Amino acid sequence: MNKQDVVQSITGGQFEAAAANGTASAPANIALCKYWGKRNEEINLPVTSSLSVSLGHLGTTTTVEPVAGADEVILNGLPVPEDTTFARRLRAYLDLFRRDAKQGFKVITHNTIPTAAGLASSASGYAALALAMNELFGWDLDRRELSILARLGSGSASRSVYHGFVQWHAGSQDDGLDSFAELLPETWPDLRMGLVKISTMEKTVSSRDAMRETVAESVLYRSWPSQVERDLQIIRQAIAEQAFDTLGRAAENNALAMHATAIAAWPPTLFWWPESVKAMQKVWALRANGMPVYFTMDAGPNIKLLSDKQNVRAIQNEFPDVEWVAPFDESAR
Ligand code: 2P0
Repeated sequence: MNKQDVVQSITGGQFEAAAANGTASAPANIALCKYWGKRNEEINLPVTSSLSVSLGHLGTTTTVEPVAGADEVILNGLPVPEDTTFARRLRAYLDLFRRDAKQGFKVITHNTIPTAAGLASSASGYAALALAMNELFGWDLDRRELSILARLGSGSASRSVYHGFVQWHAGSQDDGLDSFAELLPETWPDLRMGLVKISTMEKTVSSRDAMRETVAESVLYRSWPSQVERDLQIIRQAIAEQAFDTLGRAAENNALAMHATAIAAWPPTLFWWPESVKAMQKVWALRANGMPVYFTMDAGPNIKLLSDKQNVRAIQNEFPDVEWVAPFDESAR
């Protein structure tokens, strides 16, 4: 099954606009148990399930409208040149939704993730676009189907169609129709995530390439599925019991294990910068002094702190430039 077949089976090939345009927003998300490795690269099917928390008001808002001729992409108010990776990848995704070859789209997209936070925006970007397409074409799809459409753009986008704790089920079918994200019922109002900016430069190795090399070349990857199975269980239980230390420990360990698999691949990928290691050491020093703070890290040098509301002020003394996010603060949406 290819992407086109998946889109056909979900939308029935209904590509007649039902409105002048479609607009939607989606939050960014940070995985507490990471998605790392695909079993199918064409339709972004993961080897394991994963679990994330959405970043509330930080994300993407996108408007899509049909135009005659070439696609136009406006990102944060500026036209995106056609020959960029960003535009090429977006065009390939838009190809899945054209009535015919002459059908183009104007995509106007705004990231509310501050560029300074150094967060990837493909998760919220493809989720917002899938949701906007649903509005444009009047499909009236449910979140499960929208999660699958978002997944075709970027795996982690499958989790960005919800606010809150979200589990992306790996599924086992070849067509991936059982590989979608689901919202967990729990909330955690006092949970805080601190975005520690190390670098906002575009990364030299994409997570897509690093994942592929890790699956193919890293001996440590063999233990990854069992690590995830264990961590998912621990994290689910910690969320249910609001057990902060258990959650933090499992999330930090899961992130470090993911990075270990990439380091053990050939060619190796080390996403860390010296400043990333310094930030990790600061977290460990704070913990040694009794402060409950943990970190997680994705396919880049930036660090995300996990903390409880009551400790934010004390942690801020060590990390003055952190941007704090309250994932369950309804007023921030
Ligand atoms: C995650 N990452 O769970 C993991 C942790 C990076 C490290 O999902 O190839 O941009 O588009 O499916 O979704 C980043 O991978 O990769 C990612 P594709 P994606 O958040």
